[in-house]
This record gives sequence, structure tokens and C-alpha cells, in this order.
Amino acid sequence: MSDTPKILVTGALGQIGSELVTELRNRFGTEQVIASDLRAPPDDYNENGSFEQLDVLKPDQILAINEKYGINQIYHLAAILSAVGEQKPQLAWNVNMNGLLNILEIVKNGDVQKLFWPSSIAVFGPTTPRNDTEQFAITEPTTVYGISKLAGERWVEYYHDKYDLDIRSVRYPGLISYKTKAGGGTTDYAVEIFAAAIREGSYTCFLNSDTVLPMMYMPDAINGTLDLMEADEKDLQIRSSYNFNAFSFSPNQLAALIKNHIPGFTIEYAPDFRQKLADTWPQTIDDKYAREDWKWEQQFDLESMVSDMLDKTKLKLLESVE
Ligand code: NAD
Ligand code: AKB
Repeated sequence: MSDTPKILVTGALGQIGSELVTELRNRFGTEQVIASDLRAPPDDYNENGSFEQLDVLKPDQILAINEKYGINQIYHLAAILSAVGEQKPQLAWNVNMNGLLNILEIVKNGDVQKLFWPSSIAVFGPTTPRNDTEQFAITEPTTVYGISKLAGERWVEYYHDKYDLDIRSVRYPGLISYKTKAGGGTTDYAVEIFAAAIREGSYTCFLNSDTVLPMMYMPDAINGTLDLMEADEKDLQIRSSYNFNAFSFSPNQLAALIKNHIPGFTIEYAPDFRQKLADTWPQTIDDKYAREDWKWEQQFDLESMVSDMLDKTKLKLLESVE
């Protein structure tokens, strides 16, 4: 591996990419990281450094950018998430599957030495044990998103085994952050609720009050991802995707914690089609391989996440009215 990574991030304007790009640039230098997305950057995009409009369904575009910048690492984040995926199943399969296969072929045939591609807890399904779900638990997803992530896991392991490519992956739980809106998933309520609590003092939740799901705060997700990418390859025994977890909670537990900071906060429940998706996913995850192999350990527990999210969301809302 060259000492100087030259990194391409696909889907860089999304919930994860918008924070990952900043952290990669902090660590490796602004010009070492090329952000890309299908969309053009919004007017208030304030990242310095190169940005390229890139459709991962167009291999020629990926190739041209790789050659232009001499890319040697890729973080392939472009995808359609679970809720949008149920509304646009063909699109979700196309972007999630063919986008990944295009990237895998480019890694196989070119100079990219390391690839990160995220999977999800959505690889699990209604036949999976829902508590302390193990790495090798049954994976029979019933959502298009989950099916595409499971197929992706099989493909990345195949490309590692057959072509000796260094591909690393985690099954992210629901990620909570304040910088960018969540991108159309089933766990998005746990992002939206904070701004609603501060702005309106109330929130209508699209999941039932007692729907427990695994979650993680974005700073931990970013640090964990970069720790995995820095780990010694010989320590990595999972070449599909690692179970990766921080904590689990239900909407009513989250609301109670928010109420400790905003006493008048109220929550109502109006479950929609996303409830059915959430009901098929694990409640708690056993991520012992991540903890053993690359020493994964989160910094934020549920209480400290809530407190930090409220502080940071308040600041962000203040900045946006200034
Ligand atoms: P997001 O929806 O916020 O962002 C995805 C980005 O991909 C968007 O900016 C979109 O414009 C872009 N995109 C869509 N189609 C594209 C195409 N054809 N070419 C290029 N870009 C395209 O998603 P996210 O939350 O940032 O998730 C990133 C990755 O992490 C995805 O693979 C997702 O499945 C995975 N993941 C996310 C979570 C989470 O809670 N955020 C949890 C599990 C897994
Ligand atoms: C979603 O809800 O689709 C994502 C995920 C858990 O993969 N947040």
C-alpha cells in the first residue's frame, strides 16, 4: 500500500459520507480525499477539496475519476436505503447491486488497494433470533434493501477469496447524527426526533413506541470504520461484513431521555409501512468479532449520545437561522 492514500468516497453527500469525508480529510489531508455523489453539492456545501459528480452505475465515470486522481482507496457508500428501497425496489437493487459490482470490477482490474463497503443489520430477517443476534445467525431478509446487502456481503467475500482483494465491511446499525438528514431508512426517526424536539417540542414517530432497534452515534461509526480500515489484515477473520453495534433502544425510551433535557417534550405514534421492516430486524446485536479482531469499542452510550445530539442539533439550528 502506498503511504499516501488517495481516497474516493461515493455517495459522499449522504448521512455518513458528509461526516466521513471531513474526518478522512482531517486525518489524511484535504486534497487526498475526493468526494463524489450522483447529486450536485447543495448551496450550503462548505467542504473544501475536490468534488466530482459521479453515478456509480456508470463504470466509465468511476474509471475516469480513478485515473484522474490516482485513487488507491475507495469508500463506496452510494446506495438506496430500506424505506426508499421498498418504494422503489428495482432502483434499490440496481444501485445497491450493480453499483457495488462496478466498484468491485474496478478494484479488481486497477490500482485500488483497499475498499470499504457498508452492509447493514437489514441482512437479518424474521427468522433470525432477535436478541444478541450473532455474526453467523440466519440471514433471510425480506426487504429489497436487506436482500441487496446480503448479496453484497456474498460478493465482497467472493472477490476477497477469489481475487485476493482487501475489502472491509461492517453491518451498520441505525446511525444517529445531526449534520445531514437521514437518507430514507427505517431508523431515521432516531435522527428526526432531535430537531423536532428542539423546534416544536413534539414528534410524531413512524414506529411503534416499543420497537427496539440497534443504533450507534455517528462519531463512533466513523471512528470504528476508520479503525477497521487501519487494522492489520491478518487480524480480520470476517471477510463478508462484521456485526457492529453500540446500544439499542425503543422510541419511548429515547423520548424519555429527551424529556430529561426538554421536560415539555411530547411524542405521538403513527406507525406506517416502516414498522413492518423494523419488525423483521434484530433488537440487539452481538458484535464480539469486531471487538476481538480490531478492538472495536464505542465512546458514546445512550445517555451521552442524547445529550451530545441535543447540544449539537441546537447549535446547528441556531447557525441555520443566522
Ligand atoms: P444516504 O442515503 O444518506 O446517502 C447515500 C448517497 O448515495 C446519497 O447522497 C445519494 O445521492 C447517493 N447516490 C444514490 N444513488 C447514487 C448513484 N447511482 N451514484 C452515486 N451516488 C448515488 O445513505 P447513508 O446513510 O449515508 O448510507 C451510506 C451507506 O451506509 C449505504 O450503503 C447504506 O446502506 C449504509 N448504511 C447506512 C446506515 C445508516 O443508518 N445511515 C445503516 C446501515 C448501513
Ligand atoms: C435503514 O434504516 O435503512 C438504515 C439501515 C439500518 O441500514 N439506517
